[in-house]
Amino acid sequence: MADTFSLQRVLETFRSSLSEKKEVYIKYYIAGWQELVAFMNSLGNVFSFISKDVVSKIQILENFLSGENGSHYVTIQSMVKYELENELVDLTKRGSHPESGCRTLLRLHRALRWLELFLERLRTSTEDSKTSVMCSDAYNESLAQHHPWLIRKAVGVAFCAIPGRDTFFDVMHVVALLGESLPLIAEVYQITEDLYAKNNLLELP
Ligand code: 1PZ
Repeated sequence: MADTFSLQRVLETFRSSLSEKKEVYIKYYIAGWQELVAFMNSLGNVFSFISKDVVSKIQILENFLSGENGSHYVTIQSMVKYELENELVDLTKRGSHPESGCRTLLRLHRALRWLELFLERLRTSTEDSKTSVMCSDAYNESLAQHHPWLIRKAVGVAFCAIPGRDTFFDVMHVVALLGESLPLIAEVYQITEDLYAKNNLLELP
């Protein structure tokens, strides 16, 4: 389990996703997600319905990136501009563009907030803190608000299967790194959040 995941690698990929102009490269953003999927898979089958969803969203974005309009999908900024200017986004209800890059990335973006909140709890936790509680507190504060009842229930079941705090630290083995990766993940999150807010995209169906 230990060698399938490294927080260091997640950190490096998200770091590579930030350009000098503080734009976010989609290629590295999804590479960061791929690392997280590998980690989730190593935790067991209970999480496979979650990782399958992430994998399918990564795939949608990869297809845009390698498709004929790929040059517009280099950064999140260029994707938003391109899809909005060409009316490729369903803005209020699902219609002819149910799988736009914008709405797909928004799902991962919201999940990144969960990760940020969870890692922050893990970092400041004490020996008797429960990871399942940290997970669900972080979830209720972020993603849960966007999920229907059935998904929230399934997620609740998955949280019960989450390994304990020691395992997390063994697997990530880098308590110190947590302090370093958090601001970085938070920065990528905030840049995306501001961009989506500015363009009124935070509630895409
Ligand atoms: C380490 C343990 C992992 C805990 C994961 C906590 C987050 C729970 C997320 C539950 C997702 C449930 C399955 C899919 C739901 C989809 O309906 C939604 C909306 O997509 P749409 O239907 O609109 O296309 N998908 C999401 O919200 C994306 C969820 C991604 C979750 C990523 C978790 C990150 C794990 C990192 C591991 C350290």
